[in-house]
Amino acid sequence: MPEPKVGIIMGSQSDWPTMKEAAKILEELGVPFETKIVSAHRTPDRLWAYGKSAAERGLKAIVAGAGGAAHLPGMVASKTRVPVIGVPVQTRALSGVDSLYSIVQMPKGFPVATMAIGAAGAANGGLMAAAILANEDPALAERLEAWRAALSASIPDAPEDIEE
Ligand code: RP5
Repeated sequence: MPEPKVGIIMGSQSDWPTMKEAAKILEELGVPFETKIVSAHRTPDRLWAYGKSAAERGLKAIVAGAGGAAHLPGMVASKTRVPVIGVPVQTRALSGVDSLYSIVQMPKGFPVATMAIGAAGAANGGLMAAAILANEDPALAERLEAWRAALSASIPDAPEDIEE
């Protein structure tokens, strides 16, 4: 197994259906990744250790998803220089606006690249991580270009009536 280049982390098992979208993209693009549950509130020591070791373990990007009081992406960003991509997970109570606000408004000095709320944000998180790696990996850059071209080619020119 190749060493993981991207870490996909999430605050809870309940975030996995969302964060799986990031994993699917990285699988499609042939980017080695790892997945872990790392909760800012429930497993703070695990969070600390993960952030502290991320760079030396060779991670080039971290996609971090959490919902509600979503402190995971920001706390990991405070502990590592590895780029952190934040995914606000949709919540029942506040539809994920709580997660978005918890992730996006970082203080100067410790950025988190914040994606959209929910599954699209997680998929884009995977794509963003791949784009970061592609800067130094021409073969991956080619696969990413092909992926984007295939998506563009799949969009029809005009709408049609579809039976509901
Ligand atoms: C956050 O609380 C997690 O990221 C999750 O989105 C949310 C709810 O967690 P569970 O109660 O479902 O474990 O920390």
